[in-house]
Amino acid sequence: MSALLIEEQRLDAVQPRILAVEQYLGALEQLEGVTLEPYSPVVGAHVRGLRLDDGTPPTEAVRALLYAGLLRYGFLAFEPGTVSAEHFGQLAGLFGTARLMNTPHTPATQGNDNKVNSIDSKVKKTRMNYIWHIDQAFRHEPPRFTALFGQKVPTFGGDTLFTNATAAYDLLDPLLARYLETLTAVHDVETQGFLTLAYQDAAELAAQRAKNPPIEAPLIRVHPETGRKQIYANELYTQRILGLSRSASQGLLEVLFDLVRSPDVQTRFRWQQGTALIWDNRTVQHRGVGDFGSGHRLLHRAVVE
Ligand SMILES: O=C(O)CCC(=O)C(=O)O
Ligand SMILES: [Fe+2]
Repeated sequence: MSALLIEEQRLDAVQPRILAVEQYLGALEQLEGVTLEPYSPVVGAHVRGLRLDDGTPPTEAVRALLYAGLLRYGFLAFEPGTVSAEHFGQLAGLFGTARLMNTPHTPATQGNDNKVNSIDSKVKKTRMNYIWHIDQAFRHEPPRFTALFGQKVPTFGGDTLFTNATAAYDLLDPLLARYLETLTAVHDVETQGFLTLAYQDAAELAAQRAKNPPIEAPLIRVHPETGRKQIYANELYTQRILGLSRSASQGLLEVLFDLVRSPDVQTRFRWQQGTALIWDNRTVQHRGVGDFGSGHRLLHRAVVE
């Protein structure tokens, strides 16, 4: 046998890992006319049959199904027309305390108890949302969930991408994972100039910087509710790995970003007008896609602490 032939038993060992997708893909679940159905193999689920357009809250059993589904799937997508713009803040409130999280480019929206802001392509000139991130990962405890509502959607483009950082961890070689688990990373809101771009007023910029000093967090983090390990590094806010040379830190971060960006663990969410979405900000990373030219894209947004 030629030395270049690989015995069948070694085929697995000499190639990059693939995901045991069955671990992620749940079965269809139904309760009181509400259905959860997987959106893609490793991230997301559709919610069908829930009506939250007249202000009537779901039963506690349905709320519990949605909460468990959100932790399991990483995001829930609500069919167009089932959640109204007016009751969007209420949807966020089913999962915790909804809170306004705005910048001068993403101002508060009227209504919804002042807990909702807008991401409007006619107003927002910054493009930080097109870089993979965890919302506010420069804080020790970032928001648990973020919710969006599609108010105006361009004909083409403007999707939101989601990746499952738990699945990305599962793609790591186990020996490398053990080493990474010993490391700590620094996260800084200014890694890619987020505040500098968002705040034109010098005093406000200085105040924001003072309020958000760099923090340290384990490079591999355990999800506080599911107990599952995940890669905890994102391109927008993770600055460096402590105790390594600059090149080693950058090189290792690039290995992790590459896994997080891998098509094997991500999906594209295509907006329709009137769709609502909520994601577990501790499990998934997300980014928008700026491929809609002069099209108008207007999303409403609420974060949940
Ligand atoms: O523009 C998008 O699709 C993503 C927006 C975003 O990053 C956010 O709402 O936190
Ligand atoms: Fe975001």
